[in-house]
Amino acid sequence: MFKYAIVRKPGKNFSEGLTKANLGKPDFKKALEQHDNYCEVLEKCGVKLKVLEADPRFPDCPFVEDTAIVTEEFAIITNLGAKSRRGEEEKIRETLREFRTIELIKSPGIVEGGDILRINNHFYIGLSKRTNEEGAEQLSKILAKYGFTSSSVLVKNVLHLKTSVTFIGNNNIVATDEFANRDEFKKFNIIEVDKKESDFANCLLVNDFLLIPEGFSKSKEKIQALGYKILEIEISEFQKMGGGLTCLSILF
Ligand code: CIR
Repeated sequence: MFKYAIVRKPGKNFSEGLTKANLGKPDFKKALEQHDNYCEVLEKCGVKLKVLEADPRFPDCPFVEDTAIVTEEFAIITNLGAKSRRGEEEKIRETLREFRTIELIKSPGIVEGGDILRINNHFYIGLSKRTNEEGAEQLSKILAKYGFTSSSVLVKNVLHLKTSVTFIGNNNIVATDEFANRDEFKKFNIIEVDKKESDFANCLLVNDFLLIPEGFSKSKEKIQALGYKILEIEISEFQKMGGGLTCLSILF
C-alpha cells in the first residue's frame, strides 16, 4: 500500500516546458484545476500528500516521477536526461531524505523515472533519449544491491517506457501495440489500447483504485471488464506537455 505521494504544482510558465505532443498550448488555469483534482483523487485513494510549490526555473517540474525511483527501503535520485530539467531533483531529494536511504545516478549516466517500470520485484529499464546504457547500468547495480532484478527495454518512438506501457497489478499490463507484442511482456495479461487511444497506456494503480485518463472510451471498456475500481481523471493540459497520470506523482 502507498502511504505518501509527492506532487508539485504547475507554475505560470508551465507551457514553456518540453513537448512534442502536438496537442496545442496548455491553459495554466485549467492545468492548476486538473492538478488540484488529481491531488484530491490521490487522497481518496488513501495517500497523504506532500505538495511542493512550482519552481519557476523548471517549467516541467510537475512531472515529478522523472526525478526519483522509490522502493520500500530506498530512493534513487535520477540524473535527468533533459538538460533543462536538471536541478528539479534537488527539492525531491530533500523531501525523500526524511523517509528513505538515498542513492544517486551520476553523469555520464542519465535516467528518468518515466522509463522505469516496476513489476513486483523486477524493474524494466527503458533505454530512450532520456535514459542511457550507463544510467541503466548504474541503476541496475543499485537495484541488485537491494535484491531486485532488472532488464533493459528499447524505447524508440515515444518519450518514456511508461508513456506506452504500465503495470496495473494482477499480472495485467496496459500497452500500445509497440510494446504489446514484445517478448519481454509475453508472460503478462496484456490489455492493448486502441491505436487512436495511445495515451490510455499510462494508467496508475493507487492502492485499491485504478486511475485512468479521461477520453478513451474503447480502452476504458476493456478495463472495466476486468473489475477494477476505476477513477477517471481529466489531465488534458498535462498530456499537451507530453505527460500522463504516472508522471505527476511519486508514490511510496
Ligand atoms: C518532458 O518532456 O520532460 C516533460 N514535458 C514531460 C515529462 C513526462 N514525464 C513522464 O512521462 N514521466
